[in-house]
Amino acid sequence: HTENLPQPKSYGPLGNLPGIDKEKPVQSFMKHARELGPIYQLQFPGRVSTFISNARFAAEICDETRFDKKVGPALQKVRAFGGDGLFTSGTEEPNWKKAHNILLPSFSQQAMKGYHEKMIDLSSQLIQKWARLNPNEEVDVPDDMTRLTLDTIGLCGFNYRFNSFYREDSHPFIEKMVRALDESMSQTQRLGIQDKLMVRSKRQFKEDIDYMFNLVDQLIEERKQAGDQGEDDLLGHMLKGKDPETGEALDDENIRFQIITFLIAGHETTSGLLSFAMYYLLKHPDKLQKAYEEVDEVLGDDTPSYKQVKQLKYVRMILNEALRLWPTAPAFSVYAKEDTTLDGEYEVEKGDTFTLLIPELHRDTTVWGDDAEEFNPERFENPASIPHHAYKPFGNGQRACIGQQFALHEATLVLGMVLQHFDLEDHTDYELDVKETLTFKPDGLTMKVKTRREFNGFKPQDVDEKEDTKDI
Ligand code: FDE
Repeated sequence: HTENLPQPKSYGPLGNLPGIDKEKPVQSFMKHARELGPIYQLQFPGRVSTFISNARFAAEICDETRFDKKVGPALQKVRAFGGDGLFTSGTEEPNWKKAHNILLPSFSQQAMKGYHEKMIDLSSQLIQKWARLNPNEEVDVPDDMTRLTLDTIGLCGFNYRFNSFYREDSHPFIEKMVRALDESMSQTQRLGIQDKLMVRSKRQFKEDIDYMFNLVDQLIEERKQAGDQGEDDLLGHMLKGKDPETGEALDDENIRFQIITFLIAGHETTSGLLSFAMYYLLKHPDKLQKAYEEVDEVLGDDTPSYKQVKQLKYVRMILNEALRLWPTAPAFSVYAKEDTTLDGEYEVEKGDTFTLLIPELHRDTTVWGDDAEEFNPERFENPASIPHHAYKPFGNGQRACIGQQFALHEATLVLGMVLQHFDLEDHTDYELDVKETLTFKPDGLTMKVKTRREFNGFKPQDVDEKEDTKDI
């Protein structure tokens, strides 16, 4: 029974809290998994968490007939600003299904063609910035990737330019969003009484949320005023769209929550992905060389077209492999809808909750082999060879990431353009240090870049394949 699961040494009323690194909780969970095995429990003040780390049990909890997404303690806190947006709502809440139905077409492969040029616009800003650096200047990789992915979701999402490449510091919205996310993570680690004493952080939390709501509400209002709800972006789709099941549209408050959700979900995850991919390329010159060869063959001197991005197969494999070793959204939770078992081995009661530690699942040697710790993009050569339920960087089933195609198209395009234009140098001999917020990123990763092909600037007319990409 799941009551008798392995558990590390615990400390009275604090339970296992003292054994968790506050700055790197998920990496602490990963460490415990290596000591305690594929299923174990942690005791926190007021709650228990059960962690799953192998493919056999992952397959069980990914069975949607028996398990459904749990909006756990951390996501509950994020609800203060994510509301009943897609990420933070329960599957049974009416707005989840409604928004899911309305938004699916906006994230389809077809829809990516509409975002492609906007993505090129912002990647060009990145390339331009790097091309103009002096030889001794270094690039702060996660920093510039976050600029890029934030600006991309802003422009494709609601035609707003954060213009992050034109600022020294991040946009005020980001500063506030990051602080609010940080506060909601900290709240889950404080004891009730501790938390009540944090008057100042609470006030700050409220101010930050008010700022976010104001900015987003204003955007919605302006779009309605302008009357051009036909704008081909997510906001346009949300204002126009009707749920085919109920015929209903989303209300303004829910649209606000969705926009905030896309900003949270869409920028740090994708920027972390790009940063880890660059980290691994810096450390694997042979894979880097192979990527250069593909990019030179597929892109040459062209501004990438939609079709060419699809042809960057090896670049895509690099991204898949980076997401295997460091899935930037590292965990998700489910609860049992009925009494059941885990593969007949553990009895599960209705309501029991499980958290899947994705990085550990992705290192399960029984499915990935003894070289599971190695960076080897060739694993993804044949997608059919990837075992079912052993690879979950985008979550599971109907609650999986709606932004998957968006994130992968964007990341492939950006990494492709970076490799097209630059030699990368690991000038500090960087040692991996994974920082945790809601997501993972390689902390303090810098590199130097040297131009290998002149950048000809952003020329939208280069993206001239609209006609023949129609029927892909
Ligand atoms: C979602 C998601 C997920 C699941 C979670 C849970 O279950 O809890 C995951 C794992 C993810 N996602 C991941 C990721 C990664 C990357 C790179 C990304 N992601 C990206 C992105 C972008 C965008 C825009 C997004 N993303 C979004 C999103 C959303 C909205 C969601 C929710 C869905 C539902 O319906 O639930 C997600 N995403 Fe992601």
